[in-house]
Amino acid sequence: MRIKRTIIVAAVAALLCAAAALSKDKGKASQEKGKVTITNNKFEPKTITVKAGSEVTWENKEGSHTVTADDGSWTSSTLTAGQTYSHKFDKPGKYPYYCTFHGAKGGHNMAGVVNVTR
Ligand SMILES: [Cu+2]
Repeated sequence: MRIKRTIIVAAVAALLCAAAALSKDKGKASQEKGKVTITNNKFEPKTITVKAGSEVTWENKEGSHTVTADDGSWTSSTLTAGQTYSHKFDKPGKYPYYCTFHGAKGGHNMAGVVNVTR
């Protein structure tokens, strides 16, 4: 009886793993996660390309910075070392952004672009 139960538990666990792997692959096809690192005083990579529906996360390694859209439609608060900010991009397009402390609209100094494709 105990052995039978162990086999059932193992079988269920294997099924769950398979289901998780399948759904993971499915998610990959339609969206992805983008990652940008913030240092003094730049965004790396400066231009990141992701598919529509993807979330981009900025991770601040040092200093105080913001991630602010040129058109003002989204912005982080001031990020200190170790903090992150995420924004989801639903529509294809080019989304320029900058740091309000060290950059300016139009790609000046500390600035970057999120390129969202279909
Ligand atoms: Cu900055």
